[in-house]
Amino acid sequence: MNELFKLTGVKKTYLGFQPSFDDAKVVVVPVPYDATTSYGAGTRYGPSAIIDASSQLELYDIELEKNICDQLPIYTLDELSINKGSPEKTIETVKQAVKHIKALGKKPVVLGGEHSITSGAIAGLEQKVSVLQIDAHADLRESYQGTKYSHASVMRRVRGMSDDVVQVGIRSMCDEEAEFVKENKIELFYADDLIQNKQNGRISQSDIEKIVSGLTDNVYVTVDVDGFDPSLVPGTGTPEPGGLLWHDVLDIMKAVSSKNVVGFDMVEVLPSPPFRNSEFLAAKLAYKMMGYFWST
Ligand SMILES: [Mn+2]
Repeated sequence: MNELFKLTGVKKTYLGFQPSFDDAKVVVVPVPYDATTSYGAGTRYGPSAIIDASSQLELYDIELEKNICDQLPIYTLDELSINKGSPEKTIETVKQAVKHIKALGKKPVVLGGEHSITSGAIAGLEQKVSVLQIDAHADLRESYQGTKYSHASVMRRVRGMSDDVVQVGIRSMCDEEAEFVKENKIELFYADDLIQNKQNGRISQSDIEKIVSGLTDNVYVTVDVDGFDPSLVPGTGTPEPGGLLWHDVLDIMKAVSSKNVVGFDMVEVLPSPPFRNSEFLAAKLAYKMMGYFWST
């Protein structure tokens, strides 16, 4: 598999070990890219930090009562070699990687890097999917700072490929986006509303059902870690107060596991040493999502 792509040669493996590629059910694709980042830069180091953190995870999941990786061997590709100057090329590289992984019957898990890579991953699936987005930002600008391929435009690009996009945790947008949301009757769950409707400290069952009912059978999930409250994930490019908590997102992912999830990404981790909570949360969430979606 590695020989198919232009890779940086940076070798790190999820959980700290590598099964044979043939046995793998999940393929992790690290994309060290942050060319259009507008505020805090450094998410290019995100994939490497998440993978480092994953080596500290327990393989056993208390909730699922098993070693997720026993049923679900996870192969980690070397970091993709991407061109910092060209968002289009990067997105195309991600598309090709996802396309090959899917053609081999394996599940792609893309680690960013900035959010713009999501449109490449979805294009690489080459099938109609609905998309669940966890994010503080709507990312619905037509273009931003001169490019249509900015992280701030990614969900506008995704909407060009998918008719069913459900955006969850949103608490920041510009007037152009607000107008677009109104005009197009966008399915959008504001963080404020989800938090107000909580019951016994958890997202209400009715909100969870509404989120899931907006999705079709085949689902792709994109997790921008800034969807979480910055008290949990301070290490991200554009931290927004008033976000989702750990169990909020787990409850949503558990509910979405009733669908056929074809792949997911985890983006916008910005390592901020000496703290490691952001990348550790991302590593653990990715592992739990694999368990919910693909283990039996
Ligand atoms: Mn965001």
